Amino acid sequence: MRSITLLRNVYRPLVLRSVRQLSVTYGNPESLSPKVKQFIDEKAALCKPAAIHICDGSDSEAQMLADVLIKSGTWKKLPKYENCYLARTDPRDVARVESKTLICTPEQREAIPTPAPGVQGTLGKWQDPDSMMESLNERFNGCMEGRTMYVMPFSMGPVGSPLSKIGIQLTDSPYTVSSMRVMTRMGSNVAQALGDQDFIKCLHSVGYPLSNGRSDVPWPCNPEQTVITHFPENNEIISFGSGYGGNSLLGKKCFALRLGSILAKKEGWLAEHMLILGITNPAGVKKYIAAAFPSACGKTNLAMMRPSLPGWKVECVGDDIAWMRFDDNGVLRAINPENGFFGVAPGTSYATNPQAMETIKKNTVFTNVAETSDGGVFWEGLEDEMDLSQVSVTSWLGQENWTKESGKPSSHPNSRFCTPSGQCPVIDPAWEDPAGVPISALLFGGRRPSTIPLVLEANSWNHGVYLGAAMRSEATAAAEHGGKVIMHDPFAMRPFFGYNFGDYIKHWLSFGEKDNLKLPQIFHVNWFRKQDGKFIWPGFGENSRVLEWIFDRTDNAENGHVTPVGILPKPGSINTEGLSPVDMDTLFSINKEEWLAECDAVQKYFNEQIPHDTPAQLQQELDNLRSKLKHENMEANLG
Ligand code: OXD
Ligand code: MN
Repeated sequence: MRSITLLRNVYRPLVLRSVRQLSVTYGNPESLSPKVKQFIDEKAALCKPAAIHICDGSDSEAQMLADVLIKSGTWKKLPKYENCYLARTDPRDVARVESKTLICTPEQREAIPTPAPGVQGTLGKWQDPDSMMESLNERFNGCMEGRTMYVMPFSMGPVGSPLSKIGIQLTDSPYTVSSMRVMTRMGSNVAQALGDQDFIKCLHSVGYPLSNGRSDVPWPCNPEQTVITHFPENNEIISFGSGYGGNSLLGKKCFALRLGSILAKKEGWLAEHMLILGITNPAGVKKYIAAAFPSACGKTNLAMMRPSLPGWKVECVGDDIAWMRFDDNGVLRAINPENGFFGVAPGTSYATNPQAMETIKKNTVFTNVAETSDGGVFWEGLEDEMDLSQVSVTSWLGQENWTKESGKPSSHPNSRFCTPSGQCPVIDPAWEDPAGVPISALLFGGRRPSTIPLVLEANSWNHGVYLGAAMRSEATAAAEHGGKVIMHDPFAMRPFFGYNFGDYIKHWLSFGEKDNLKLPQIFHVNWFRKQDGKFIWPGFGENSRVLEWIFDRTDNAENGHVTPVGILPKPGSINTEGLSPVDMDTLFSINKEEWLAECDAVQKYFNEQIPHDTPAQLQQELDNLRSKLKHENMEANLG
């Protein structure tokens, strides 16, 4: 609580104005609890907005905000679709900024592991709460001058579910309000459900005050001063300078993953960067799977997949985040804390994700995609599905008459659609079940052009935890670093850990030590193995063949055989009927030298990044793998 004390010290004289005295231009402050009002009072005194708007989440409010956003030039209506809009950001504000995302705890070790001497830590950034709060106070002082402060009560998870949690976000960005309305349950009913309980305090500003007659711009932001900070002690998130994505939709990565993972550790559950899907076999048996992949590895595509296998059905519970808790019967139950999809647009098409294409036809905000002259949108990946000879294209940077020949992409690689989950044609009937859905299998995966087979199953819970900790993937466009380097991204959580990764692994391992739990089986998949520069596996709907194998494994099918690297499908046990020829031998080949090199890379990573925090059981798994690879007869094992 000490940063709050500090805040009070800094601006005590200003706390004289209360929410009732400030100009509340929309909504009823009396509908808010004293704790919420106090939060608004304190932050309004610091940020000095011209007005306060208490969001109710109604349709008329959404329309009012759309009018504001169109008037300010932030949004443009897209007449080709129903209630859809296009936003273009400042080109300096296009992705999450990991380098400026900080966890502020009294002890550094709580937040991040201490790397080996001379090594740059990559498992999060820490700053001490007092100095951070001081520099935030400087940034936030008067930062909302001339603007409206919006107050958003929001619930992560269905309102009233025992697995859900509530936050209050204050922001000066109407774009953020409109997006949060899609991505979370937001409005008066949440304030009502909150009552007088505590909540996660979220403060956000684009950092562009309209003081001294400064005029507004379509995408206000402040890239030089951007910081995204988390204060777990206070249950507080404070973000400054960016209006885009996870930097400003504070319910998503900041709350549901970073603070969420801390709460999960304290309360004995899991907050993970995982999609959740329901899969039904031709006999009508349904199971649920949760899967972790790094950003932009096709999570949304998998979550809504149209299976190529006849008679199989996939339904979507969520595409990005899972909150999971073992119930009284020892069954792992998951909810999707979100209410919308914030999906990467490029690469999304009828060929890759027909369900997403259907979802985004109405009530959707597109950001940083290209616009067509008939009032629609375009991005890389739609070339075969749109006739561009009839329309002209304006790129995300506003370049008119854009063509591919310009050599520049029409859309930013991290351009997004923000669309309500409930509109998805294959949304799972239980997606809002307050009890959550029962999870039978957990998947880890990444983009691995070599070494890693299409699918393998962990030998045990601890081996599964090792597979998560050892995850690596080619870098993506969702964050600021680009290029095709293979990066370590343990549990697909590297940018999202709220606390020390070593402690996080221990938390995962702890479930294996309890004997009353029905632990889900753990798998690793890789859709991206290449030969001669080409993907071997067709992916997308054909991934249902892999899901079928996994489904059967969870029914104890005899379709696997034990190898040094895990349980692989017995030859012929992946259904290839109707599939164009695929080199299954190469897809599943295990090369001893490559795997030993993989062990070296993982060992180096543990030694460098978590030299003091590697749990013994994790090291044991790596040692076991290495010795099996060295001593066992690989040929016999792979037989
Ligand atoms: C996301 C991400 O936006 O992971 O989901 O970056
Ligand atoms: Mn994500």
